[in-house]
Amino acid sequence: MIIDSNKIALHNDELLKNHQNKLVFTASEIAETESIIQKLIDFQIAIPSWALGTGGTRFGRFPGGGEPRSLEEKIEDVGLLHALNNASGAISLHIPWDIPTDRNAIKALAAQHGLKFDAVNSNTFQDQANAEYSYKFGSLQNVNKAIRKQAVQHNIDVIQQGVELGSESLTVWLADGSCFPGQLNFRKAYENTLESLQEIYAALPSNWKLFLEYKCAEPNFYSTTVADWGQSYSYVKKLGDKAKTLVDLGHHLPNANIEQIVSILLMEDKLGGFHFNDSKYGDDDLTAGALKPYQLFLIFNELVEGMDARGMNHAKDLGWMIDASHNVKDPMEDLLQSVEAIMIAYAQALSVDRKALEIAQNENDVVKAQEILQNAFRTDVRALVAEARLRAGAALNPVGLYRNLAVRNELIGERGLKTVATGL
Ligand code: RM4
Ligand code: MN
Ligand code: MN
Repeated sequence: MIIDSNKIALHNDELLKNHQNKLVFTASEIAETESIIQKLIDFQIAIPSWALGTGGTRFGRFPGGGEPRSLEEKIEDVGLLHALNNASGAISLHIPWDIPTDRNAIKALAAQHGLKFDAVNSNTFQDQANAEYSYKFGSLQNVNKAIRKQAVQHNIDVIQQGVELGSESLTVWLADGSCFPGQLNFRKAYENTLESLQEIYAALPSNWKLFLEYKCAEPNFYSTTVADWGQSYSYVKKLGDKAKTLVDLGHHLPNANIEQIVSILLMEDKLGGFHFNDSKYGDDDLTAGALKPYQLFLIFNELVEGMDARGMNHAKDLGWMIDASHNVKDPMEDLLQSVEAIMIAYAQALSVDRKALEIAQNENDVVKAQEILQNAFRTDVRALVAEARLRAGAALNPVGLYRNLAVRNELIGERGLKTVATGL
């Protein structure tokens, strides 16, 4: 299915007057709205290929119908999202969940939808049917050298797949760790992991980056071999300039100060990218901004401040991706909501009065500093985000139009009710 641009234009015409009124009001509240709108137009958030099907839990899965049955259909789905919001211009593949068979056809299809290939993700947390060894006791950390070699080779194969698609980064998330005290020698697990990562790093093309994700727990519940940002930092620092830490919002212990982590990693030039989601307990992978929008804003506040301090390009110099997966929502609607929440937080962070904040900080004016941040957070920037979409030919109200056009019903008609997407 492809959304006809006339339908988007018609939808926008209906909402235009109301939108323009809101925009005038927003512009009266925020300085430099033009430069904010341009940054919003440029900002793209990659969609992971595994988020387009209904996510399950270990207790069950309740697919909603019309799920993409192939990589081609996943690309079509991301194309639909991008047509609606002009902010989802990239897809991130998880391999081997999504292995392109005809690479040229896949590339042409993506280009037709205006999509790029974002980071490729390796998978050494599940055993593959044709694999010689099992990852039950870890992959890159494994006590068995042959198993480590298999996992290293998989990552090298993934890089190769990515090169052919035009990706420029590899994301490594390891499930490695231990479930019981005594199971693992922590130091040896670290050393094995480092050695394996060094072998993968050596296979990176010169224009590539390696992102090392950390996660405090799950599926191992006693120790994780890359458990927190400090451990990830320790590895990527040893690996070299092309290796960076990747922050997934759901991978921290409760109440961790993620915005401070972001700030320090940026200062060290070791922040590689982001996986957005929200959570109440752990790696819940709920819709970004659904529970803690203020935290999301505070993170973007540090991102904008830190990227500007280093003269970085907001849109290009870090990897931005959603990493969420749902049991109860239409995945497409959920992704539209996540992108919207991320854009709002970004716009709010761009609107922070940085000079006034710096003065307040230097004067230890705690109340004023809090006022500045909360003022930005409490100002409604939705009209700026909508205006960015309007100017780029996307929809003023993406979820509204998705529903009006009955996209899901159409996909069910095309693909059937009982389709199952690869992924979690
Ligand atoms: C992990 C982690 C990875 C993602 C897998 C599916 O918790 O967030 O980024 O690839 O889940
Ligand atoms: Mn992740
Ligand atoms: Mn995760």
